[in-house]
Amino acid sequence: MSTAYIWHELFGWADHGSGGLFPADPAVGLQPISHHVAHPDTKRRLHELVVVSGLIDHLVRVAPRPATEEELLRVHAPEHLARLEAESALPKGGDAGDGISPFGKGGYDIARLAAGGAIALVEAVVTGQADNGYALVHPAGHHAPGHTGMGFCLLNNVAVAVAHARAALGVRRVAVVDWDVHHGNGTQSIFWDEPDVLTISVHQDGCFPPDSGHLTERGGPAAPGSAVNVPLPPGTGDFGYLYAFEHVVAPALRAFAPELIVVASGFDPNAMDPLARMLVTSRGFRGMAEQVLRVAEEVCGGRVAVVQEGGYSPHYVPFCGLAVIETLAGVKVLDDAFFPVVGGMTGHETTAHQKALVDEVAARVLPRPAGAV
Ligand code: 3YP
Ligand code: ZN
Repeated sequence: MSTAYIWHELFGWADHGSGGLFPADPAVGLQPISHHVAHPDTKRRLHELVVVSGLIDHLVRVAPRPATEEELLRVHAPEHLARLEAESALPKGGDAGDGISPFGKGGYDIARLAAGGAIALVEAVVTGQADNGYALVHPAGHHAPGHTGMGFCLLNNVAVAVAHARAALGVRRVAVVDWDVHHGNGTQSIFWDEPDVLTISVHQDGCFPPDSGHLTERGGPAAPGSAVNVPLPPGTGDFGYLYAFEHVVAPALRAFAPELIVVASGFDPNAMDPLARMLVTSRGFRGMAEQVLRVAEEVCGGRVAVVQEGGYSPHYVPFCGLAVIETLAGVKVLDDAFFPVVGGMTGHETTAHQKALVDEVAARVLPRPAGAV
């Protein structure tokens, strides 16, 4: 049993400008602040907890390398890459594409290292250098479709890694499980018409992007059923998420039987996140990771590559991440010091409206049992 782990100090140097959520603009009342909501310190703090807790001693450190242009072109348009490269050379950097996702000078190099980190992880897992692994990369990627960046994402790290597995590592069928609280719209759009890539996104209904991630979005004409969306109501906590994984995610993975599972791992469903209103604790993230690992053992020899997406509580993300990485490595090194407080916030049972949504998705998505009417 071995678990690969990727982090690079350069990820912690990503600069999202002086705005908080949107770029500072006094004319509309947006004040500058020292930490943008996506400031990479949150992820650096997770890395430092991995080290200080001793979990690092149970992991195999794998170095990231920048994704090459050829690797990025498998999913991204040349015009998008050219624009990022040009803006990245400017003294004050540029924007990923939607005007609310600034990056500093050299930001394209950091984004290419993040995409290459996802590639390096998938390579380690597919070649058997590790059984599974975690790429703690920054910036995130899942909102970026082929032609632009958006929602703090420049390059779609997960999509680049999936395309690499398929084009260079002899893997055909890949499933992506996205538990970031926002819809994985970019990944879904890149593989929209690709029957050999299943994208599953579990997210807070209507959180971001607007009007995206509806349960009726099921894949393109050449790949019906290759997209699955579980838009959960606000307030869904550990038990609602685990119910969704048990009744939709795990059975959909079993039915698809991929050769590799890639997890788009945002920690923004956490109970202390400023950008969403879910109530997931480290216990919920641990349970989701356990369920994905269990299915992976059944269908693809345990091959799971977990790639970091969002997560904005500098306080709580480290404990959520530690729980997931502990689960991958099959060890327990430290209790969640916040659990005495957040454990009470998550609720104690799944509510009827949470179950109803999951049950509706399950009824649409899963193959009917033989003999059912
Ligand atoms: C991007 C702009 C407003 C919400 C924000 C979401 C970023 C994220 O964590 N995506 O997964
Ligand atoms: Zn997110």
